Formats: sequence, C-alpha cells, structure tokens
Amino acid sequence: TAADSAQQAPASDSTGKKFLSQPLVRDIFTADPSAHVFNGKIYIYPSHDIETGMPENDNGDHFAMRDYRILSMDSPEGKVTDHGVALDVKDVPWAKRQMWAPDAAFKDGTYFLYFPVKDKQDIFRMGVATSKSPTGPFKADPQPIPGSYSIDPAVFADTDGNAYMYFGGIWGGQLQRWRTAKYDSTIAPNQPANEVAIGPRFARMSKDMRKFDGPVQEIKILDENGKPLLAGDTKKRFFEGAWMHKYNNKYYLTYSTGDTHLLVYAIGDKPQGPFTYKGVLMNPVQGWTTHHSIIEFNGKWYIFYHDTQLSNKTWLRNVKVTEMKRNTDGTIETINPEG
Ligand code: FUB
Repeated sequence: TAADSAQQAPASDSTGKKFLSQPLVRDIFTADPSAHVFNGKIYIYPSHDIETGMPENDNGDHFAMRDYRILSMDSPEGKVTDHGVALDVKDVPWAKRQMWAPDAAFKDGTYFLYFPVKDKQDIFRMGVATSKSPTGPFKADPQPIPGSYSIDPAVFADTDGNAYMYFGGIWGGQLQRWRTAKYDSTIAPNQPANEVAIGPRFARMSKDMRKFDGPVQEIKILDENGKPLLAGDTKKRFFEGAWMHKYNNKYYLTYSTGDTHLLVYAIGDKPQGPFTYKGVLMNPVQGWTTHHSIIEFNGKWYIFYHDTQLSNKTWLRNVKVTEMKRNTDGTIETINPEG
C-alpha cells in the first residue's frame, strides 16, 4: 500500500501548538524509526503502534505491537511509501508479545531485520529475520539471537567491515534485571541514585550477522570529569534507544534518557567506548519520550524521531524527520522539536 507523505500539512495541531516537522505517515501510527540508506534510498524500520485497550503502566504492557511495516522515501523531503506488513509476531515461533523498536542491516546481498519481542516466558530477546529485499517480507530465524536480551537493537556497520549491536533499555525494557548472566525479575526498575548507572550493551556481530561474535559488554559513559555517570544523573544517564554514528573518526553514541525525556549524546574514540557525555541532542517532544536514528544523506545529517502529534496518546506515535546540524568542533546543535 502507498501512504501519502503528510509533510505539506499545517505546522500546528488543533491546540495551535507549533511542531518543527510533520508526521511522515498519518494513516497508521509509527514509532522508533531506525533509518538507513540502502542503494541511495532511505528506508525506515519503525515500530507499528496499535490501540489494544491495555491499561497504561510503567512496564509498557500497553505497547502491544504485533507487526512491522517498513517505510521508504527517495529523500528526506520526499513522498513516503508504506510497504505493508514485513513481519508478523505470529510468524516468529519463539515470540509471545510486544514487537518493540527494530533495526536493520545489509550484508552480502541480504537484509537483516533485528527486533526485540517477549518470549513465551515474557523475557525480551532479540530476533533476527532476513530478506532479499529491504522492505521484506522477512523470515525469522527459529530461535532468538543466543545471549541476547532486553530491547532496542541498533546495528552499526563500521568502515572497517565490522558490525556491532548496541542494545538495552531499563524499566519495561528489563535491562536492570540482567545484573548477572541470569535474568532476575525481582530487581527494581530504579537503581539507588549513587550507583554507577547501568550502561547500554555492545556486542560484535558474527560474519553472517545472525549471532554475537564474542561476549556482550557493558558500555561506560563518563561525565566531563571522566567519572562514570550515576543512576541519579537522570538527565544524562542511559535509559533506552541507543544509536551509533561515526563522524570525523569519532563515534557518537546517542540515546534517550527516558523519564527525563531527552535525547543526548556522548563521544568516544572506539566503537565499544568509553564515551564521554557531551550534551542534549533533542529537547522533549510531545509524548512520554522519543526514540531516534541518525543518517547522512547527500552530505547532510538527519534525525528521525517520533512524537504523539496525531493522537496525543503516549502509545500511538508518529515518526518524523528533521535536519541535524553540527558545530565546527563536532558538537551537535540542540534541536527543539516544538515552538
Ligand atoms: O516502542 C516501544 C518502546 O518504547 C521502545 O522499544 C522504546 O525505545 C520506546 O520508544
């Protein structure tokens, strides 16, 4: 099916609020856009939000998504095409519920869709599915990626041919329950404020892109004095939604601070870190939080993100795109998504 681009729509909603950019599609709800440029074209791998009537809770049970639909555009200003269902939860043998934020990669003629979904024990695991087309349909491997857990995979292909997965999210994303190699559902969502904050996870992908090649590591994010961020640094510490991009040989780890509603960034010299916190990438959007990705297209940088402009309900989101600008010292200009 084809969905019309809505970028020409009025720049404010019924409340008169001004939004920096407009929803990319309006006939379905979409969130968590992971954008990639494949063969000169932009492909967006989002979550597909639906209304299920589940009550809202901190565990995120009301985010009960059941499938993925892929969007494409010839340019960030161009028409958006919705390519229909690319993978359905019923076609993933080990999965039970909640298809959350996916990502994608391409290698040797195959497209890979990476997706977090709860298994039959209600534990988030990462699945992988493949296709010969960037828009699917995708066929899921029969088991989750061994050793994978939590949510929000972001697969980054480095210039030297290595690929890495960044992943994890606290609270409903269950990352705090993986203090050790054994899942512990009794661990509370919030850490004590003076503990070193839980970091996102990092693993090198195997050559066939279907497994981790080596152990999962925890990434260190440091403050400007070289000290690890603490759980109490809620406006800086990692919550969920990591993304990686490389610029001028530096590695930019960007992520959401969740309950303080920011997107922030940290810079490092190696893909596995450590990273030093640098600042705010995007101020809060309408909605509980946002989730983003970053691409370079024709020499400019763009950030894809979501808010709740169309519904004003935290679980019915819409994806958007805007340009991301950098200062001459490599720092990023803070984006104000409203007003
Ligand atoms: O869409 C479900 C979850 O909400 C994602 O996995 C998180 O990043 C947050 O956007």
